[in-house]
Amino acid sequence: MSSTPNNAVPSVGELLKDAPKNWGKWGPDDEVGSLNYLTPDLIVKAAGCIKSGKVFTLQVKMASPEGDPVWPGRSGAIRVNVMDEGHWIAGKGPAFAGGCHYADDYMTCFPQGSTQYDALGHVWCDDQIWNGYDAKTTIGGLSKASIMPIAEKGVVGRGILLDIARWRNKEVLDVGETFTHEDLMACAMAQGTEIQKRDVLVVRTGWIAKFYRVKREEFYGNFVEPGLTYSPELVKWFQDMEIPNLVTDTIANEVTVDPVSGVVLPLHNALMRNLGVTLTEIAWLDDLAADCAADKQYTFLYTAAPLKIVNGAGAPVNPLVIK
Ligand code: UVW
Repeated sequence: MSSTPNNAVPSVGELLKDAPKNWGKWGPDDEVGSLNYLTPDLIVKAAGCIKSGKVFTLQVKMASPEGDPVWPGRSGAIRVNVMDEGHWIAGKGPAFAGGCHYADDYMTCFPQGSTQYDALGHVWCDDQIWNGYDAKTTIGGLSKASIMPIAEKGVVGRGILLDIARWRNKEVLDVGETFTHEDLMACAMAQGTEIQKRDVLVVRTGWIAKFYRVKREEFYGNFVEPGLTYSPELVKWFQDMEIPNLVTDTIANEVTVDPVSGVVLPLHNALMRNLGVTLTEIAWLDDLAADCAADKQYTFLYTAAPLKIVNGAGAPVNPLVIK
């Protein structure tokens, strides 16, 4: 992936000049966008997807000694012990009345360097973020459309796994391999299910599992992730289907470079900035996918609450799926 501007490539604003927007749909002060579709009646209905009580956690390991999968330029979390039994062995631990000892950690991280929700104001073009807020509201921290309103609201709805890798008979999709909304529908049908309006789409490519299997040079060399690819029809489909949340096991939820226009990450603007679709990235989907393949139940209750990071552009999360 190149970060050098290429004059033959249109700006993302030009590419999306006629693309639909949901700005104003939930009022001038909205900061959670399409999560507004997840209404209480829909949540009650989604709870009906719970059949066996099986629970799956979708966060990847964080601060793992083998490294964490992150967008190039970010680094994985670093956790260090600041208090452990060694302190008492060295005679340096505090002497609490009653003799209690304890362990404590300190961690530095990119909040978007693990399984994470993007704030709606995370990505923009043409000086405006979600809902038309001025891009200057991002300076020094997001004062509009940060991760906070999403964290405070929480995400609960009917989730549907779309196992594109299994559907294409692959362990993992290829570098830069694309799929469309029509593929999502065909995959759902092959699984014996159907995408419903307002479903949380949980899309598996096998990509994050590859991070733990191959050498870093192979994973990051020629870094073009597989994923959904931009088309006006796809954007219209997301809008018509009122999709609240797109969850994937890739780092950026879409093919890194649009193979047609050459634009980097156009869906971040077309879906998140323009429609208010929340993006959840770096999800661990292999255990859930194996279970869905075994019991053929691909729909479930999906729940998630990113951390409440004040003015944050995104936040780590450990989504829970209950079948
Ligand atoms: C970028 O910010 C480039 O990606 P992400 O949305 O994956 O955090």
